[in-house]
Amino acid sequence: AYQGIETGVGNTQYSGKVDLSTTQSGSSYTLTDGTRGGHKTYNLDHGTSGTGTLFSQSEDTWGDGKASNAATAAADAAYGAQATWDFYKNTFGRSGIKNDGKAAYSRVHYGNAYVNAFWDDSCFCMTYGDGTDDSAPLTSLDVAGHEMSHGVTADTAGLEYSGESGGLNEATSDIFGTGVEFAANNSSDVGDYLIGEKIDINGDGTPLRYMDKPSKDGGSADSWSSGVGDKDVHYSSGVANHFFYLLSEGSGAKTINGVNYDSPTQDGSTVTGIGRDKALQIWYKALTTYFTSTTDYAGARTGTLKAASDLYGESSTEYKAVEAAWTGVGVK
Ligand code: ASN
Ligand code: ZN
Ligand code: CA
Repeated sequence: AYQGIETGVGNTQYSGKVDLSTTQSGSSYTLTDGTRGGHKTYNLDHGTSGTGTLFSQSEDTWGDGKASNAATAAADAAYGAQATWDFYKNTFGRSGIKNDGKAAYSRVHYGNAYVNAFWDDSCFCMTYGDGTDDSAPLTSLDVAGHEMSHGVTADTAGLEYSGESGGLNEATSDIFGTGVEFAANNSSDVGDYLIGEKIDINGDGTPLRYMDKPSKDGGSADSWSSGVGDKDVHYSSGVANHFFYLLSEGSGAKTINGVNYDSPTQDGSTVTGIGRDKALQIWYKALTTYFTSTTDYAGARTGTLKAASDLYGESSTEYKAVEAAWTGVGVK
């Protein structure tokens, strides 16, 4: 039967109406992205193992923007995989999570009212729960980019998921998840320095994490201290998330895409940002060149300085901004 690459329509829950790369197979369409390594999106239909079934239907329009339609979360997940692939390709020239041109796959509707999403290196796949009351799937763009970035970290630095290296691992996912969101430049899903602002995980409309001032979540560290590695990795990540915000945007108050930020430094020093694009290049180069499985915050300072030196030179504004941003979060 006829097989071909098509452009379908996704009516997502979080990112509005988007183009989805699909595959026509005879008289039906599947959520298979033949333009990005063959990424497929599967329906676990509340199961917790295996791949479930590949999303397949007679029309090339997926979901209706509501969680009650099983294809809606699939549209968000497929869009997240596309946007993450495009971000790594366009920003860093990286072709897929392992830079081998091959896609991962995604599974939606994991379990019942499961309030998490996760990357699993052993299946090389992405999995999304449906959230509270099965009504707020964890398929927002920053979450998708966060989770798939765990695959990139595993394939590169391999940062161990505990202690300070674990915080750096988590922050890497927040940093690149945020990069995905800004790069997608979707009018119904503008970029911000918040994580999980769409999935209402706290039930009161607040985001899961804040990069300008991580302690706003009630648990994350704004700056380094000797015990920071004892915190959960989603809290020790605050130091590097804050570093990334300061390096990108600088200290103090600022409004970006309608969101207000106010980023203090630990010692009252002033940091002048170099912009997110350069900050992303520095983090990626450090991750893929200088970070190892045991890199801690002191090592992250050294590694990002080496990366800044490689990219911009040791007497550059960018190099000095990396120093200033780490100093601003207490990593000296
Ligand atoms: N969603 C979580 C994360 O990616 C899952 C986990 O705790 N690893 O951080
Ligand atoms: Zn994570
Ligand atoms: Ca966000």
